[in-house]
Amino acid sequence: MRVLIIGGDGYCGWASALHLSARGHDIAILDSLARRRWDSELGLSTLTPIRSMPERLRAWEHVSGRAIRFFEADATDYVALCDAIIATQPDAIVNFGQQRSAPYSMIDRDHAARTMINNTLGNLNVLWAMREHAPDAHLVKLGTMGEYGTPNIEIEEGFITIEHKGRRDTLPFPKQIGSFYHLTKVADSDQIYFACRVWGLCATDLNQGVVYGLHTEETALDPELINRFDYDGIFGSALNRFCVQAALDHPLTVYGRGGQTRAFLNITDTARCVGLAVESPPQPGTFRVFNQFTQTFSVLSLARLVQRVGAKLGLVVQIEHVENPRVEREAHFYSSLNNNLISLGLEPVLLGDEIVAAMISSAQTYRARIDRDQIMPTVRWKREAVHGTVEANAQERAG
Ligand code: NAD
Ligand code: USQ
Repeated sequence: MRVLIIGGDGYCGWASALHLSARGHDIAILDSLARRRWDSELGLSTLTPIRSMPERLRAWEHVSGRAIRFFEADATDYVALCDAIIATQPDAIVNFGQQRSAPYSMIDRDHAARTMINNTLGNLNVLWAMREHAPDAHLVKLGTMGEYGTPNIEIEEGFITIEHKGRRDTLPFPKQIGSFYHLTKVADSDQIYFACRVWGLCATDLNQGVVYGLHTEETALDPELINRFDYDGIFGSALNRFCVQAALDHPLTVYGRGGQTRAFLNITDTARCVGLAVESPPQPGTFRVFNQFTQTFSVLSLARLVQRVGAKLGLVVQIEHVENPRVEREAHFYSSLNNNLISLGLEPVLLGDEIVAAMISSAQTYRARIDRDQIMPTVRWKREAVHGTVEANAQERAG
C-alpha cells in the first residue's frame, strides 16, 4: 500500500515508518521538523543522538534497500499538505504530526494556543485534503487514552450504549481531558467522526496509551536509525524518564502519591498496531476507535519495578514523591477494553525486567548526554506557578 506518514520524524512516527516500509509498503513521510525546533527553543534534547532526516533516510535505504520519500512541510500549510497527497496518492494516511506533550500545552497561553492551532488546524486540513484529493484513502489518526480521563466505569472503545429515560443509544464515550493537549485530541476525534458521517471518509482513531522503550527491530539495525528518547520534564513520559533517572542516580520522580493508573505499550507495539490498522481498513463512511495499549500500571508500581531492576544491575534507586505539578486523581479506578487490536492479531510485548534493564542500559550508554537540569518538572497546572518559568529557564541555559 502507499502510506503517507505525517509526523514520521517523531518517536512513534519514525518507528512506524520503518516498520511499514519493512513490511513492503511504499512509504512517504511529511514532517515539519517542528519537534526538533521546539526542543531547541526549550533547551531540551533527546537522550539519543538522532540523525537529520536526510541521514536517517539514507541509512534506511542502505540497510533495507527501500526508499522513503520525504516532504518537509507543515500539516497546517494546506497547499503543501495537498501537494504531498496529490504527489503520493496514498491508500492510507497516518497522522502522528502533532504537539503531543501535556506539560508543553500548559506552559502558558502561547504554548496552549500553539498546541491548539497546530493540532486542530492540522487535523482539519488533513480531512479537507482527503475530501478533495484522496476520498478513498483510510485515515489512521493517533489519539490518546487520555481523551477518556479516569472515569469510575470501564472505558469502552470509543462508544458506549446508554439507556436514558427509557430510551437507548450508542454514543461517543464521555471525554474528560487532563490538559489543553488532550483537549485537541477530543476535538480531532469529533472532527473525524463528523467527516466520516458527512463525506463518507473512513478512519481509525487509535487512542494510544503512554509509549515506552527505545529500540524496535528496524531502528536497532543501524546507529544512524536510532529513535528519539525523551526524558525531560516536558516531553519525557513516565517509564522512559524513570529509566534515565535510575541510570543517573537521580531519585525517581513519582508525582504525588503515584496511584495514577495509565495504559501503556511498548514502542514496538505502537508500530505493529499502526500496521494492523493500516492493513485492515474499514468500509467507507466508517469511523472506528481502537484503544491502543497492552497493559495498565500505576505510576508508583512502575517506579518500584525500575527500582527492583535497578538493584539487580547494582544501582541504588530511590523513589521520591514529588509534589504533583498536575491536577489529576492520584488514586482511582481504572479499567479499559482493548479488544479491537487484539482481535486483529496483536501479540503484545509485555513489560518485564529484561525490557526495563535494556532501557536503563541504553540510558547508561548515553549518560554523558543527559542534562540533569531537565529532570524535574517545571510546568505546573495550577495558576500561581505557571508564569513562563520554562522559557525563562531555557533562555538562561541557552546562555
Ligand atoms: P513526537 O513529538 O516525537 O513526534 C511528532 C512529530 O510530528 C514530530 O516529528 C513533529 O515534528 C511532527 N509534527 C508536529 N506538528 C506537525 C505539523 N503541524 N505538521 C507536520 N509535522 C508535525 O511525538 P510522538 O511521541 O511520536 O507522538 C506521535 C503521536 O502519537 C502524537 O499525535 C501523540 O499525541 C500520539 N501519542 C503519543 C504517545 C507517546 O507516549 N509518545 C502516547 C499516545 C499518543
Ligand atoms: N508522571 C509522574 N512522574 C513523572 C512523569 C509523569 O508521576 O516523572 C505521571 C503523570 O503525573 C501522569 C502519568 O505519570 O499521571 C503519565 O504521565 P506521562 O508524562 O508519562 O504521560 P502523559 O502526560 O499522559 O502523556 C503521554 C504522551 C501523550 C499521550 C499520553 C497517553 O506524552 O502524547 O497522549 O501519554 S495517555 O496518558 O493515555 O493520555
